[in-house]
Amino acid sequence: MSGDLLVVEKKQLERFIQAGPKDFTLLYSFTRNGADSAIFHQVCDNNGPTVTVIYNTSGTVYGGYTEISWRSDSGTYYRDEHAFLFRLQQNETYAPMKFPVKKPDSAIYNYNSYGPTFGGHDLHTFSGKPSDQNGQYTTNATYSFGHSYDMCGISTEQLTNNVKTITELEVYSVTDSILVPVWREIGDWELQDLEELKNEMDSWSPPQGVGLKSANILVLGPVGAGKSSFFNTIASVFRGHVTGQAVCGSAEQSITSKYHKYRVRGSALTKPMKFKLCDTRGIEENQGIDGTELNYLLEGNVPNGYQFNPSTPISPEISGFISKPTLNDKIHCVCFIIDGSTATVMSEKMLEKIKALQTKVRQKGLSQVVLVTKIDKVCSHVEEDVSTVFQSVAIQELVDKVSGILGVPRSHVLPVKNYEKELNVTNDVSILALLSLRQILRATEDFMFNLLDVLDDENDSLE
Ligand SMILES: Nc1nc2c(ncn2[C@@H]2O[C@H](COP(=O)(O)OP(=O)(O)OP(=O)(O)O)[C@@H](O)[C@H]2O)c(=O)[nH]1
Ligand SMILES: [Mg+2]
Repeated sequence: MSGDLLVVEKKQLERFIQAGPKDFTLLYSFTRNGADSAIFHQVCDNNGPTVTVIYNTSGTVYGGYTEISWRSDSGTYYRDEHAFLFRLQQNETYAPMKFPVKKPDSAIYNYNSYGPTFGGHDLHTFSGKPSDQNGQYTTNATYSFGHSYDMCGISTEQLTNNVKTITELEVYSVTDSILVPVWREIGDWELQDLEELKNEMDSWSPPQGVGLKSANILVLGPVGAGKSSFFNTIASVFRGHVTGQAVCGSAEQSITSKYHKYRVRGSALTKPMKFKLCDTRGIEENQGIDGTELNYLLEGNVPNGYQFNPSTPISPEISGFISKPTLNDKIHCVCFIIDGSTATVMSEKMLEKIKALQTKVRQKGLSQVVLVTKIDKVCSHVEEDVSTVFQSVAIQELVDKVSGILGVPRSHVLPVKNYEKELNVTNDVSILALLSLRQILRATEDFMFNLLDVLDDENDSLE
């Protein structure tokens, strides 16, 4: 997926804005919402300060910041003394530069059929509906750089390579990054003992009498949400250093191509814990796991190591199909993984797909939890210090939104920061990961206690 501001770029914009820590919430994106000025206005109007970021096909990233809301006017200039244009990358090389406003009275221009427009018009990003050819958008942008903004000697050619074809345009709302008193009580973070949490997970086992050796937790979610990284994060906590056992990365299509039921252990010599994290291929709008395939996964028909094949859906004909699965083969809890930095702009198609899968999970009586990853990209404070997660207003709002969108109680929406850039494990990231794992195992137990009830009822009726 193209786009997505890097953490380092957000930090740079924060420095350009010069008004303390900021959070960037994605409001609109060409690739997720569609390239259409009407949609832009629908989701971005009256949202206060925003930053618009353009990614062109020559690897240059640039855009503009304004404190003034976008509106569906019929052509009005607005004053903004703090507006500026900027460049973050030039030909795929990090090259940050700020271009301050020099005529604040014409800092932005609001017009109902235009996309974000800065100055008169230094940067008119698009109008109407730019055409999309395989993820490349031909915009009808116009540039008159230098009219209302001081370009500091940088020419249009130098800023944009004179390229008007772009792979992404994003609009983020910019808010103060605020910490408040703890909104989710998990006990005093400082007193959370990592070793104690590790021991708790290590000694966890399915309830006695249910007849299970270990729990199968299915990990489901869109491409690139951080499913494999979550397994790596949990494995890293127990191994004591950051591991890359599951292959991770970013691509248009899922990096994970095989169904892998991962066991977690401290080292090759220690016994695995009594749960498996079952990693899957990412959900895509038009392919990937659908209701029928999910049914086979939940029922335990799919063998470990199965190679997902988008053109041949799972069926009883696949090699190794387990036709008579036991309770030990079945899934006992489903963990949806959602990218927190894009959760609020998920496309309707993707949302529909996830909701259909959730319905299937509910029909089976299985517990479900939602992990919201990449919280370091959502809150500036959390990026610096993960232990502030339950004091962050941005994360609290994100949890509320995801709970509303997916119809899952807030207690089952768990923010997570995966190990991704780190070389060594840190207490805070590990504690947060294990707090989530604890909730997942508790949800797994809920399902198992229901099973126990059924078994006890059967025994009672035999007596
Ligand atoms: N900043 C940040 N990046 C993350 C986090 N979790 C995962 N990533 C990055 O997101 C990208 C995708 O992660 P994966 O774990 O491969 O995602 P996946 O859901 O397994 O994706 P597919 O297998 O392709 O469906 C990788 O580059 C990770 O490093 C996180 O919490 N924070
Ligand atoms: Mg993966």
